[in-house]
Amino acid sequence: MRWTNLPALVLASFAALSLTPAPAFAQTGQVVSVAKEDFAAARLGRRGLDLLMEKDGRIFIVATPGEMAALAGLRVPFTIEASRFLPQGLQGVSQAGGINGAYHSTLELETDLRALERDHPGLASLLEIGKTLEGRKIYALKISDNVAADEREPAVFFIGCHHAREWISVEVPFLFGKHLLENYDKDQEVRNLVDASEIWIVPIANPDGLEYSIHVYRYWRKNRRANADGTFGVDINRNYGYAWGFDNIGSSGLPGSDVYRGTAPFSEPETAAIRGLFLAHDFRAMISFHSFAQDILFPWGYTTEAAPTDAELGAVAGTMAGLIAGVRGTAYSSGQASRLLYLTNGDTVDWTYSIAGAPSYTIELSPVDIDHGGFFNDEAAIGAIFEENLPAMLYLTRYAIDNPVPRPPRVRVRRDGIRPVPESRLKLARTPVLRPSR
Ligand code: 0X9
Ligand code: CA
Ligand code: ZN
Repeated sequence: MRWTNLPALVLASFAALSLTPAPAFAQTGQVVSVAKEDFAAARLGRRGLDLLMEKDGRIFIVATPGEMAALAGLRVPFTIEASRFLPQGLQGVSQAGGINGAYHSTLELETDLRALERDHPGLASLLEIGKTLEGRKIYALKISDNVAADEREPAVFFIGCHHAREWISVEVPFLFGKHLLENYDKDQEVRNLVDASEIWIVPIANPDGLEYSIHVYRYWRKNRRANADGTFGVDINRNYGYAWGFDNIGSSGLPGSDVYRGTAPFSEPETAAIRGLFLAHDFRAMISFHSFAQDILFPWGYTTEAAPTDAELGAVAGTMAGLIAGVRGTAYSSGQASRLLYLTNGDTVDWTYSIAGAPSYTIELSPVDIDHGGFFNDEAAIGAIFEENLPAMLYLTRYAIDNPVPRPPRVRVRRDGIRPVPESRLKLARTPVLRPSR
């Protein structure tokens, strides 16, 4: 397939500098900023906008022409930030690896995962855990000794690319799997970890979205669900079943919103696939990779109330931040997601924490802000970002092996081997379903 005309298409979607409405199919936007006071005064937090970050007293948003018109209608002054944001989108990605440079497309990842499985029989096994709306496979790489057997060992979970445009979040979990497999024979601690646990890696949770971000619109965030109102996409990091739809700040009920939660918990094939995998194993820790901000975030996201094991979550996050800083000094902040960043409901880590009681983290990878590239990491930085995160990932795996978590009440196993989520856990919950902490 040839995509020679696509860079121009991507440029065109970035360059919507006029306020002419985008074609209905496109739903493309660009970065604008609003003063923090104006944002608060107009109560913009409830509008399901695609918030990027806060810096120097301004809130940065990817806004569609329709959203810009709405801002104008509300008399909220905004600045189009395209001038400083545009060049970075296309910088640092070679044409050598195709339009996405050294980053993985879904097909490129499939090829590389298959190669890992082929080169490391007995240690690596590639499983299809689900299929997307456009028919792509969602893959999980299982790494363990006697990988073909279910040895009921403590399991650890690393996942990337819930959000299509966050390309670096594919590479870090993928490179972690590659590192474990390639160092099993050489590195005693790697061998110990792999022998004592099952490490599950899903580098691309959202393949349909990723392909759309590569080939059509670089800022695409959601999956590619065709919504009833003609818009596209559900934010799969708002579609999980714990405190789903808790309020309209942490997610949106409007299908066109970039934080649209979908029609029901686990309505999307991507979240349903992850749910199936997660419920079938004894997960004791997990990291969901995103970008950007250099943050290590832990539950709860849906409320600013502290989680039952808040002290442990914070201590482990602090240790991970220290390990990351130890590599070459890069500073990651750590804290409760709702406090350090913003409220979300239906996100991955609130759900995994509610089910397994396991330390669950969202890591927002480098860079720290959009002035350092935002979603558009230079491909030359992939290796360094992985290396910085590696000690934290090894540490969390060791931690999971050494620290059993309080188990929620056992749920009957269906014949397909997947434990259903008890109905009670799918309801909005103000109180955690966990047993008291250790
Ligand atoms: O909004 C999200 O889903 C995550 N940030 S991102 O910029 N990658 O989209 C953050 C999820 C963490 N949870 C909370 N902040 N509550
Ligand atoms: Ca094993
Ligand atoms: Zn994200």
